[in-house]
Amino acid sequence: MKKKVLIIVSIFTIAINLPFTGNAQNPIIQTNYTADPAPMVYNDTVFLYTSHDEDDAVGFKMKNWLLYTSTDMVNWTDHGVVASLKDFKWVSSDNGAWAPQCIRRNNKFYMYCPVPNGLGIGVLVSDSPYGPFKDPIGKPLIKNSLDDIDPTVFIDDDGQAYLYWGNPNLYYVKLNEDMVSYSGEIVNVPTKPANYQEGPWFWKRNGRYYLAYASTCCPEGIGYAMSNSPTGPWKYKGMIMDGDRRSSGNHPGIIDYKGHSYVFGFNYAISQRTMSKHYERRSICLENFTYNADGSIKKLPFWSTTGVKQLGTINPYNRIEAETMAFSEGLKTESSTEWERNTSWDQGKKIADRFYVSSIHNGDYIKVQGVNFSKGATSVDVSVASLYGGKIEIHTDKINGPIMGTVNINISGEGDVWKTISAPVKNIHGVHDLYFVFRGEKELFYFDWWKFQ
Ligand code: FUB
Repeated sequence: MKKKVLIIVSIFTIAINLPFTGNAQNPIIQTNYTADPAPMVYNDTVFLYTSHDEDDAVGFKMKNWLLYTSTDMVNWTDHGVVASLKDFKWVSSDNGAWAPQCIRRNNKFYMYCPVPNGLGIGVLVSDSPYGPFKDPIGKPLIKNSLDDIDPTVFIDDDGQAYLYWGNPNLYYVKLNEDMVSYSGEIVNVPTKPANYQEGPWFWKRNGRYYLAYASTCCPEGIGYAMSNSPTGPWKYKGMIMDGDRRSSGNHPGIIDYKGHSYVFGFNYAISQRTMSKHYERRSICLENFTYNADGSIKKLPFWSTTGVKQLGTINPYNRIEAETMAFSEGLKTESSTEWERNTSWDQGKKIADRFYVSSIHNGDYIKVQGVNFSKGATSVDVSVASLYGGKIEIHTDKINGPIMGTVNINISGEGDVWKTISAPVKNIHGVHDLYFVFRGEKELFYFDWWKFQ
């Protein structure tokens, strides 16, 4: 009997000491079609730069690059368009914003952006990972061949930077310290690793160099090779993930973050839900992976629907941007500038640039995972700009779970007057998933942020 009590006490102790371990859902971004993930860790935050398939894309229709951030790998904050083809004066086309990668050096952020069909690989620079990014050289950094796509950039411990790229050939060049020029010849890697197709991703771990890549089209899986040197020779080590008929393409982005290893890629799961035809409307997915003792990588199954475990929780007593979400349905995001609006003909001074959730209709929802009500709750504030008005039901733990509170937005407007509306909520404690479920007719309102008291 004594033993039984001890076991129960131990299980309870383990349970209260365990970090919150809810799983997210793949694909990780739902408000846009996204592909070609390029994650970068900076200031304890994951910055995920992506390419962007337009909502009406049939083939590749890609005008700009997007940015998402996360500190828990499950809730991602949408920052919208971070750069676009318009940032390059030498690009006249409005299609071709293919797979980018961003890296930090000397407190500047360098984003390498390929434009296909022989236009080349450009570079943009910013003082901030959020942009604005500018083209410092006014011409392509790389203009070598029709293969000039999919750049991956890496800075070695000795300060030498390398740019690899290419489909179907694999090239590299040594970048100068300014990161916007290079020295020496462009090298066409004589022996490509087996199954190399495109989308290389270059990193180093424990003194070993790695190159992951989209392998043998199509469907593309993710293969990888290792080397003792940043310039090869590269030895094929196997597949991180086999190709699968559910996704014709793939494209790796790999990081270590808070003690875990992550591989990003993409599938077509969101577009396939509603469309039987194949269109280039892709969605980024994320998995954990692990290394063996010899540095090789344990193979993964195809992208799961559950994704990765959450690292940490969300603090609901902070202002949380509405565009921070673990999952959503039916929603978009957009930005606008808010003006003082002195009279109907004088907009007055600029108050703020806002980025918010839009296209909100009856039944759409935002899921925020792992919200820690350590101090309980009495009320919620939401910042909204009304269109036809409606309400926000806040459900806990399931989309049809208990309603913690309802915010009524009983005003109609033109979506340009922002108001903070408060509503009482049931007091809950502990870690919960929140579902902000929208109710009403037509397009309801814009939603900027929320905060609990
Ligand atoms: O997104 C356009 C192209 O599709 C990329 O450059 C390739 O890697 C493939 O993902």
